Amino acid sequence: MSFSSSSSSLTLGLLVAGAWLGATGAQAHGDTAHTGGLASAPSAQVAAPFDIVHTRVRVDGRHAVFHMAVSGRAGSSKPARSGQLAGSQVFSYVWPTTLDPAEVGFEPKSGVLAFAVTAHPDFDDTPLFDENGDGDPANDGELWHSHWVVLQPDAACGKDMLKVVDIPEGSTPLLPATWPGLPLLIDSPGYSPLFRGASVEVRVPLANAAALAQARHDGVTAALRVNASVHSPLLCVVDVFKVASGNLSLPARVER
Ligand SMILES: [Ca+2]
Ligand SMILES: [Ca+2]
Repeated sequence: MSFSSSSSSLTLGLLVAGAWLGATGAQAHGDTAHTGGLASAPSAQVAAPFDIVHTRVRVDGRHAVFHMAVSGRAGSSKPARSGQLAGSQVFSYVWPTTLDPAEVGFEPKSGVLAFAVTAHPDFDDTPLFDENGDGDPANDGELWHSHWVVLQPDAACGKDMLKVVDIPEGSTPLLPATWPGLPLLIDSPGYSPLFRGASVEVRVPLANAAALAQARHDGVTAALRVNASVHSPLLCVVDVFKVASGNLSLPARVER
């Protein structure tokens, strides 16, 4: 299968009306643990658990550390359970990057590679993990968990909106070993998101941490929705709560 989009062609500024700060290295919320990265002004227009004030990605040895802080309590808001997969909601903390999706096992140049922490009470997409420890690996979606996803714009999701890239029936793209079996470019690698007050952080092993060190990133909080008829596009971004940069320009350097 072939893909044509690239991260450099992202023109998704219409997604949000947010304050464009463009500043890196600034301090927005007075926490010395939140140095560097991308600072964003708090906004009364955004629900506090998704009101990004600081986004940072750093390389620590063989690991990437994805960090985000919000003006409220991170992780305290989840979608209401709808009782069915079709049309159900996903809430997310997302770090779009300039990394090639091939770095984590997807097809090269298949879209924008993003790390994401999500919760969605109506389905489980971590078949290898039992996050709630009840012996059933298929009932954990409401607990926050991590993904790699490949994103592309799709007008079917709304003007200038993104989707998780679908896998057309019959095609066999390269996929990570922990791909959960959904017809999407999504990985469920099982790395635990750690919530501490206003922040969420995930430590992620990377075979090629050197590539990450050259990358840039952004921070996004958003709701996604499963297609009402469970057809492609299967998983659209439908409501962007906030973009750290204000314009999804992925301006922040990964730190070492
Ligand atoms: Ca599970
Ligand atoms: Ca379980």
